[in-house]
Amino acid sequence: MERTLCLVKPDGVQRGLVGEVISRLEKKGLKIAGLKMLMIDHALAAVHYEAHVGKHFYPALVDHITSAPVVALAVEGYRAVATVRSLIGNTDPAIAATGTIRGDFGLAMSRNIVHAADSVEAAARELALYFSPAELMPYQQALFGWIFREN
Ligand code: FUP
Repeated sequence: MERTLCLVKPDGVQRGLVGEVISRLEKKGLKIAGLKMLMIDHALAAVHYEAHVGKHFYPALVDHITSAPVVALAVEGYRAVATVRSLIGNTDPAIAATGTIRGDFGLAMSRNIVHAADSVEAAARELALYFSPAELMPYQQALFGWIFREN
């Protein structure tokens, strides 16, 4: 079982896509283990996007991510990291496949609606930035237990 971090970014919140994003995660069979709305300040943005410091798009990226509230989701399930990345689609909405969140709702890379951690290591690092251990709910998702096994 894996856990990953997904964010509905300011553009997704502003456009009323919070429910759509959560709905797609839930319908896939993933479990919401944590959920909160918050403003990302410059300190958190700098840690979250430290890999992009110095790139041409970094100032605009930080401006945007700190501009309005985000919804942070801790998403749990079998192969959750790769599955959520697949659900959100390519970073560039013009390339992202139809049927993905970015492919269905995005136009510009700078307004691509959602973020999701891109590796198991990144997921652990990013989850710790947004959630304390006590904020991650250890409940059973009884109806979907079968999804988590492969024969
Ligand atoms: P992703 O993991 O798909 O969110 O993509 P990256 O980590 O490569 O980029 C993080 C964010 O930076 C993207 F969601 C959007 C923004 N970005 C740009 O605005 N321009 C670029 O050329 C690349 C990324």
